Amino acid sequence: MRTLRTKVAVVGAGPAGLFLAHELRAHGVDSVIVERCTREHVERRVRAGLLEEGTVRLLRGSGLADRLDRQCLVHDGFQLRFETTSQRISTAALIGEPTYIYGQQEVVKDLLAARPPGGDSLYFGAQDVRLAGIAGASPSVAFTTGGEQVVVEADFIAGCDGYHGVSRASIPPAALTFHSRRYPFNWIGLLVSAAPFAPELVYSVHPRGFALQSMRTPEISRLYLQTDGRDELSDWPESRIWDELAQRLYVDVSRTRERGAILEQVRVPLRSTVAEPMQFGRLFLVGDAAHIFPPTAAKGLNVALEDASALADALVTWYRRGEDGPLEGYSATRLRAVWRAQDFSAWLTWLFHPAADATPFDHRRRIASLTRLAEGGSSAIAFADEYVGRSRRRPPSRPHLTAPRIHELDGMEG
Ligand code: RFL
Ligand code: PHB
Repeated sequence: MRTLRTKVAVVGAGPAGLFLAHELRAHGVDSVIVERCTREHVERRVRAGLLEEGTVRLLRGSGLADRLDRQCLVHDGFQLRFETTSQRISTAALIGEPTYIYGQQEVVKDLLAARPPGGDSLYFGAQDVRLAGIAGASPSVAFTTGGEQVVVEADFIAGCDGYHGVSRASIPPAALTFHSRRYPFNWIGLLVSAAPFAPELVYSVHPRGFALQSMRTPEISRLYLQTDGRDELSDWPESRIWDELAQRLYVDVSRTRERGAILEQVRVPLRSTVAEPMQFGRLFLVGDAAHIFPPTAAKGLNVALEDASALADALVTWYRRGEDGPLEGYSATRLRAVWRAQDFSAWLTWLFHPAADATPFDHRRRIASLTRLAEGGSSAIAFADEYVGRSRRRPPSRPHLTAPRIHELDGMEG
């Protein structure tokens, strides 16, 4: 058995874990990352594609955006299709902020490339990962690698191991409220080696269901299709997928279909989850380990990197100045942003996805909401603020909202 000693043990080398370790290292705080999968798997996992301005600023501020700035696609807006019309919503015109298209696996590659070579501070392929002592002052992470048992003793553990990881599961159930909402739809996601048929994202709300055209590069399209929550991938042969995409996106997709090989096909269940609080003793939950967003509003990666940045700041403050206020406040601060993004993601998910039992009334109401967005004005500005994530970057404008209490107001009136 080998025992290592570090300040922060990071479980998971997804974007949240890698970014947290990067930020800590930049401030002289050492960490050890323990990752279940291989490096090849982590670098190839295709997931998010849309980055918010705040995320790009975080990456730039940490010297991680050289390739991003050269290769990303900057989108001033997107197309919103419904009732056979296509309306352009320009977030740049509405609030002066674009969005950025750059694959999550590229962010991960950039984070890995920025790590100093050598050392034993990142373990891929770790098996049987277990957390211990999280309620006390000496937590540890144990795992096996190459047949050898390794124990990482640390001051703190950052649980960055995604929805299925061990970190959240290590918290005693009585100390955690786990909110979970499953939506009655799935997405099928396709990665296709063909140029996107439109230069910007196309969100299409069709009576047959929602569809989205996104992309990763000018040569690689990313297409999504709403399916019934009970459907499996086997219910969707390729010809059915393309026929539906053509109808729902109101485009002739035959060129994309003929030219593009499908590089990957996934089924994505739509759900919202939040673990409250996001910390227990010396364990802090970060990113998907603490919360899952339905992918509709593209919030997961953006909020995950914000969590990591906030936890890094709090830990650095603890090590530099011995102040534990920011660490103690981590969960409360992050949950404000998390619930804000959950609210928007859930609202957009219901707006964009007709349910199987939708009535003509539901349909007409949906069209009225979409029309309100397309018309611009204050609804569109508020929408853009949430879509590009600017609303989460503003400090709470009314911290006094919790006080005075209602009974005090009653007293004042009497
Ligand atoms: P990850 O990426 O899941 O990384 C967790 C890491 O932990 C490892 N792990 C373990 N390691 C050690 N021990 C264990 N027991 C472990 N169990 C797991 C895993 O192997 C993995 O390496 O979580 P992280 O870092 O919090 O990052 C979150 C993002 O991956 C996620 O929120 C986004 O992909 C969500 N998302 C999107 N987010 C956006 O901001 N913009 C988008 O455009 C966007 N599009 C999407 C998305 C997610 C999607 N799917 C597939 C759910 C589109 C889709 C289709
Ligand atoms: C994606 O490209 O994966 C993507 C883009 C925008 C969304 C959701 C997913 O709203």
